[in-house]
Amino acid sequence: MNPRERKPQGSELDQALRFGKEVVTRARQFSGEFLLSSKERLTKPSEVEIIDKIVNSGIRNFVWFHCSITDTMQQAVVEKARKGELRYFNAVSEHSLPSIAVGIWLATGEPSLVHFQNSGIGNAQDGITTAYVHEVPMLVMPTWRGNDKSDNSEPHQEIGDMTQDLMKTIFKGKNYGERDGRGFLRKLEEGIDIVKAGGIAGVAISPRAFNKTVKLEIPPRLRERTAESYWEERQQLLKLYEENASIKGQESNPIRFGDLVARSEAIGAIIEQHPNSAIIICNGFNARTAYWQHDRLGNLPNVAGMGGSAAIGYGAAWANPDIDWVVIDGDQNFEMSTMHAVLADSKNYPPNLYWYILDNGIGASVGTAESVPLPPWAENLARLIPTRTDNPGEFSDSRVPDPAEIAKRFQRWVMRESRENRARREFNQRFEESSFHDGM
Ligand SMILES: Cc1ncc(C[n+]2csc(CCOP(=O)(O)OP(=O)(O)O)c2C)c(N)n1
Repeated sequence: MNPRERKPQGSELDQALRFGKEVVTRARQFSGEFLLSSKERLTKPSEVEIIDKIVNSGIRNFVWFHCSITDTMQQAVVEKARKGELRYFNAVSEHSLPSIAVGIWLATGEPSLVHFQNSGIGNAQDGITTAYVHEVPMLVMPTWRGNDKSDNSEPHQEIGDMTQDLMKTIFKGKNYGERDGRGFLRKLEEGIDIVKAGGIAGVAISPRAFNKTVKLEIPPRLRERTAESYWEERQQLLKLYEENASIKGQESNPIRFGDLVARSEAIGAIIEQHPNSAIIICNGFNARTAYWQHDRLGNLPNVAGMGGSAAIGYGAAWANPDIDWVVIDGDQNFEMSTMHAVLADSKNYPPNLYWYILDNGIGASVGTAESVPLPPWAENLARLIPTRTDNPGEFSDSRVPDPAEIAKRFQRWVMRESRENRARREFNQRFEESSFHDGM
């Protein structure tokens, strides 16, 4: 045989070279990943480093509910909030957390970190849907209890096994974080990038993702507590609650009709009473009527998240004190809120937030189902307007088109209005202080 014939042809040679290159590249990748994963296994971040990474990325609103995995992180977050390095928002249920973050975004243009235990992921889901509907960027960081068999209490084994699938579904594939916690900072970065691009990302945090370095301590307020100081504090709370009720509750309601009124008339009267406020109108027929009969730039018909409007108002009002915020709920929307306990502590009730309830006694948006009557303390948290019960089939305002566009329009209005209010206030203050003014 002619030896020349055994020499590889040009294409065979190319193929062999390509194969060789491929092997080298794969080997490099593999060793790189191997080294990275070994490094990540050996060097975990601390809880403080995780907080710093989030804050340094520009996310400085921490909307939080608690889990033992992140107990020391919570303490460090509160300490940093005290020093003014970030803002901490607490609530009583995961249900409100994403809506609070929606409010913060609409009021300031700043995204939030929303954190809770994975057991509460279902509680949070309707609020996360609200963020999708209004296109609000958000970093959600559920813990991963039940991440392995050693976490052997229930419901954590059950929820631990569901977490991956729930995260994948809720965050539409933009879910990060490993069950074994490996490479957490890298996963966190990926999530942060999604949020910076305007999206919603979920990053699950497993106990093995980080080291705890902060020593847990009893919060200062509770260190010195005695039974006597406890009851004194309760009395003080009650006093503040009553004082606040007279400013925020029925006693202070400027809108009083002699008779039951139509929903549209009630909404119109509230807008007339608060012409310069940002107004959030709850889901169902109220949002539709507000949009089709009383549209203005400062209105947000919240077509998503039943019971979430007060949480939006709460986040917005604390995050942006330069403008007044009004929430209009139906009676069933008011009842579905999980903000009652938060707002009952009057120190938590933003001075610039007002809550109205249109009470027609039913959930008209879904039929004629009678409501559980409003609890007697509703009068202390909100202003009531008894409205006519719609006849079935009578309602004719169609659905709200393009809620995400309306949310953007609303946010632009809020920013402009608050800037102007701020400028006006600063001008007045300078004027008051000026010698020119003194001499007049
Ligand atoms: C979590 C959730 N549960 C149920 C519904 C269905 N739903 C939409 S509006 C509504 C009733 C709202 O009642 P209310 O706030 O009193 O206002 P109304 O419809 O009477 O004007 C219900 C039950 C929903 N959208 N979300």
